Amino acid sequence: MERSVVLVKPDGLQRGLIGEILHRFERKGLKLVGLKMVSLSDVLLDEWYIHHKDRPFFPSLKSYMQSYPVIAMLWEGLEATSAIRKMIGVTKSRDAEPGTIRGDFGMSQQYNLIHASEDSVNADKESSLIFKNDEIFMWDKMDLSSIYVEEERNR
Ligand code: 3AN
Repeated sequence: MERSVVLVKPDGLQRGLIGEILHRFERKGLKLVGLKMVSLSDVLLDEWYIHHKDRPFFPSLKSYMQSYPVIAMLWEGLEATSAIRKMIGVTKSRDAEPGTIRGDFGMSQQYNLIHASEDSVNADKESSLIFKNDEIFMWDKMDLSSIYVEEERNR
């Protein structure tokens, strides 16, 4: 199974969308293994968005991400990173497909409500930047046998 980090960004917090977003991933069949509210530091954001550090919107992106706390979630599932990326929709919310989180609730490119890890390598990096080991929980999700066939469950 794979893990993916999701952040409900400051605009998602302000707009009261934490429950809606969490509910979507729960209903999908993903397993929540970490959850916390956190204020993102300068050092963390420089590392998190290192691929954007030379882009003109970087200072504005950082101040937006620090304007209010974020809700960090760690979700587990088979091919979880790609499944979650599909559920959030494309970066520019007004172009995002209806049915996706950005497509259903957003209009902006920057204020796009949610972050999700791009792939499993990125997810491992992001997970270690946000969660301490004792903030990640291994628990038995009793309905996994209804969500996956046995062969999928063991991957
Ligand atoms: P995504 O979050 O869809 O993976 P990235 O990684 O390209 O998108 O961008 C990270 C964040 O930077 C976005 N979620 C958005 O808030 C912001 N962003 C991306 N592109 C722009 C842009 N052209 N102008 C302003 N903000 C942007």
